[in-house]
Amino acid sequence: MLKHLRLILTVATLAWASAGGAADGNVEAGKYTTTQLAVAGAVENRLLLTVDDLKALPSREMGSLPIVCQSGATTSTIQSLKGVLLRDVLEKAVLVLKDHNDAKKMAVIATASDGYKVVFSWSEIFNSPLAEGILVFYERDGRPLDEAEGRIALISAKDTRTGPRHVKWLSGVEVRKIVD
Ligand SMILES: Nc1nc2c(c(=O)[nH]1)N[C@H]1C(S)=C(S)[C@@H](COP(=O)(O)O)O[C@H]1N2
Ligand SMILES: [Mo]
Repeated sequence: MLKHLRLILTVATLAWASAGGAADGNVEAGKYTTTQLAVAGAVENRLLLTVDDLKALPSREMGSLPIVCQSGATTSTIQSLKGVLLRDVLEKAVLVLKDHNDAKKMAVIATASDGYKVVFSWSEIFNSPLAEGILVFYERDGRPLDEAEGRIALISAKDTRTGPRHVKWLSGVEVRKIVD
């Protein structure tokens, strides 16, 4: 009986692996697609926002933007973008700030469904020239984001190199006080 179970499990595992279930670097279309953005951590209101929810917030548009990798290579170019400022999303969630100086100790972690993560500081999002370029976006070149990065993504358009904080398949934003 146990032998049979083992055999069945082995066969099932092999079938799963050959069907592409294993992490073989082969990105199937739509595998990472995100349709909701979770806002959590040190916030008064946890949020789960759909594209329609994001569209209900004040929208921002941006023009042509080259995506430049950390290495310096330009990997692609975005013609136009539409979305909402990360600041406006966080203002809807309301950060938990108990002490006057808490804001300066906050980090905001943006996570994608493939495990990619980037970090922002409160100061960048709320008190710097970068702020106006930190966009949660849902439209590119006049269309909804496709499975290569959508349906929800994020970019920090005013970064020196725009690739690293171009978060495809954005799934979560977490606010965390990282120092006492
Ligand atoms: N979710 C997710 N986003 C990501 C990455 C990733 O691996 N996963 N790679 C980043 C890197 S290193 C770069 S250079 C840009 C490339 O963006 P592009 O494919 O639109 O040119 O995406 C960034 N965003
Ligand atoms: Mo990159």
